[in-house]
Amino acid sequence: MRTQVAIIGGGPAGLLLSQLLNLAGVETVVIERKSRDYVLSRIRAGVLEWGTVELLRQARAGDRMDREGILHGGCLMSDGDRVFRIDFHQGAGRPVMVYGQTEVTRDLYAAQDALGATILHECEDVALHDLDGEAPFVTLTRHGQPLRVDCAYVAGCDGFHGVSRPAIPASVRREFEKVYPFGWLGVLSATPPVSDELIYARHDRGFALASMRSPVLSRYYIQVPLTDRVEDWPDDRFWAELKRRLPADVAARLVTGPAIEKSIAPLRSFVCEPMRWGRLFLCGDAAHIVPPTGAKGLNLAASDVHYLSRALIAACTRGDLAGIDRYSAEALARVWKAMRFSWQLTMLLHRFPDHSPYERGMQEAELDWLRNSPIARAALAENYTGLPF
Ligand code: RFL
Ligand code: PHB
Repeated sequence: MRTQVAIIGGGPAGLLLSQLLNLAGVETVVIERKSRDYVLSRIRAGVLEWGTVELLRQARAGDRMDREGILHGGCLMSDGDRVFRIDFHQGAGRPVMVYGQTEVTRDLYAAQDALGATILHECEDVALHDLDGEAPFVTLTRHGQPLRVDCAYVAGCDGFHGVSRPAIPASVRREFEKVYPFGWLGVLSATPPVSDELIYARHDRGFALASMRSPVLSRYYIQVPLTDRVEDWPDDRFWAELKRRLPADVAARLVTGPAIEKSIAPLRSFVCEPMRWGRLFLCGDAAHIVPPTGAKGLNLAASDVHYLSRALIAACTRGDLAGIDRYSAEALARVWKAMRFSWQLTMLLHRFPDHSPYERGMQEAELDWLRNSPIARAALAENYTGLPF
């Protein structure tokens, strides 16, 4: 099989890249390890920056998002019972869109199907070859049969545990990592959200977040120790702990119900440099991981796709290589700024087991500054709604 761009990974990054390339007349083959149903069963991000919203529209995958997504002009922050609001319009002149990653992925599959795109699911033993030469290729096994895909470029969109990043030689690769000493326990429930806007809650017992997917579907998170297992958290215990961490008046109106999904994700910050080696380009979680506190993971995947799609379209249709030479530096400049924001918000809002009263004092001072300073709130709004691509 031959194509122009082989895309490893059919998550949001791989599908969006494939869609934008196909619309510009560039041929792709998406190579995904799991089944379509499996990919669509993942419950992950919920907040889209405005740049991501516009990119999905540009990819002709934004119609349902525009109908069903919920525009949010602000979010709430609490510290115990003290609550204040970050106004996104006032601070940054734009809102965010609450629309789940699962739905984004579903819409991208539908858009790819409409274009007749090639997406190979259930691919095993995926391996990348001759990435530093003129004629790279990908080998894999599918339904017991070996397959070879020859291409001009390879896009590594295969997430943190994929095969693309390790294909960059260790002598070239630099990795930067911070692992946080806790995880987030997330629950999806068929209950009305407790608040019209997301609530980011700092509390002495640990962080909590009240989010949503629709007027009848809520998503809640609480900070838990890394040693905890999902089985340690039956629904009753989860709801009781969430209520303790939210402001009392909010907790009093929280509607609880059975968890439809419950999972624990560890928190980490990770960056790999460079994001390009030869004819391989890393994109999304394959190159970087942020803690979910700033809601940046999916949005960073989208901004990488923006830069990479432009670069590959110029290379494949006009022979213009300037964009692919610029890609790594251009994407990383934005990645590090989103890293910084996600780290800052994580440090501000969580209970760290090794924090002394001094560090708790620093958190309280920063929250008090945010509460009282329109400039501080505007800076948060600018980052939360997304720095320009
Ligand atoms: P994905 O979504 O991980 O997709 C990668 C795809 O590659 C496939 N794959 C392979 N395919 C072929 N060969 C191989 N060897 C392969 N290895 C892997 C995988 O099956 C998968 O389909 O990466 P992508 O596309 O870069 O998208 C990034 C986002 O998914 C990610 O940044 C966010 O979901 C991060 N994230 C969250 N972000 C938020 O903004 N808010 C959240 O609440 C939030 N929750 C989460 C998250 C990530 C999680 N992970 C990765 C464990 C919760 C979880 C549990
Ligand atoms: C979510 O709804 O899953 C969500 C929202 C905001 C975050 C993280 C996760 O910061």
